[in-house]
Amino acid sequence: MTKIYNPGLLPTSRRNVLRGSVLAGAAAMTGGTAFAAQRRAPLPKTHAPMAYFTQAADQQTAAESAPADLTGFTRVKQELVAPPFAPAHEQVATGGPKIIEITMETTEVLMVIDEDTGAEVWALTYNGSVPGPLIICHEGDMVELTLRNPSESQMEHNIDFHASTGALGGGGLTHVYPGEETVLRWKATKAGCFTYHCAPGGAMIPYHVTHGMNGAVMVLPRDGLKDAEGNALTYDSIAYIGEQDYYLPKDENGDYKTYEVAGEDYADSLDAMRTLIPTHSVFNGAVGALTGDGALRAKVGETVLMIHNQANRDSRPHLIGGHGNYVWETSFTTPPLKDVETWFVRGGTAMASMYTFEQPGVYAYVNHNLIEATLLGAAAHFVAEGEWDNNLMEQVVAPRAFEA
Ligand SMILES: [Cu+2]
Repeated sequence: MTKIYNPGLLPTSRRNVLRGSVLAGAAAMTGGTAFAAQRRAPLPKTHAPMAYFTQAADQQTAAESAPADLTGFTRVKQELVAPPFAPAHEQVATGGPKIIEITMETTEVLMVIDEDTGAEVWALTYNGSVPGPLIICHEGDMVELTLRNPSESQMEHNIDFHASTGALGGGGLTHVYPGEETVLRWKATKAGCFTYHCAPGGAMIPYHVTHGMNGAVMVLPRDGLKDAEGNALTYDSIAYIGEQDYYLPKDENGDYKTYEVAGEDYADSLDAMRTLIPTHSVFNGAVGALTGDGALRAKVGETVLMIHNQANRDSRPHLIGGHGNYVWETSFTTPPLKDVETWFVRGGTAMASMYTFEQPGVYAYVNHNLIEATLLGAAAHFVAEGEWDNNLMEQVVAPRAFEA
């Protein structure tokens, strides 16, 4: 069985990922849960699997409506990159509105999420990473996504963009079965950071989300970020952090169970999810993904925009030894909070905080439910280089014995 680590953390081979899926597919046909065999055939769009969840599929279809007015839009491609990195982008938009073309694949990969215990999960992903890639556009742009489900997949997938309007965030229009692709175009009408996630229907929604199938879109104001007084705020780099709660099934001995193929853990996972107590809450897919060799890097004087995504649960990030100089918990339309010690991530949200590093050293970026940070894995490190400023802090007396 091929096990992979999150791309962006360790080199991974696309071929290995696919081979893992192929082997898994073979295993499914010879035993275990043959998800592919049980999956029903694709249904007409008007009878999409989400129909019971909403009336969207029964309403007027796009084909019966006036075509979109694409006059004045320029087409550009955005090359998506693995977290914690951000795609190339402008902070202040130049030129007119864009149609931003992106491609994502719904890959199912066996991912080790804790090297110490060997805990693993058949992660359901966009482009093979947890979280899925960060997408960046400006308000007024359109995002045109080609969503591809590899034929090796076991399951159907789709995508709900919280940044979009209509059809369950696109979820009702993007159901793709293995071997299918679809193209969805939506207009970014709200500025802010927004989560996106898979939402196939019913209990499959939290199952896919808690198997890693979520990520973030940042919709910047066309004239960039501003403080409450309207002064421009710019950043030198982005740290894209996805917080992921996993609910891994255990056997009668308390050991994590293993599975041969994506989806085989479905029944066990429902039982584990029903406890509402995650076995892991990690940043970027795995325990320690953003510490050690994977630590985030900064320099004194550098301004970092930290984008935090949590598609399922509340969180409360805190930068130990630093602050959120500006924090946008909801949208970029609302002026940012200033000088915040700990900020709040509403479950089902992506949000942004901005900090300019003033001292060198290691900063822990944690979920300040410190039990989750230390026992469940919700911790990252920033390593800042630069010169220490004794005006800000100085160890006046090193620890020493004192006379009673
Ligand atoms: Cu999915």
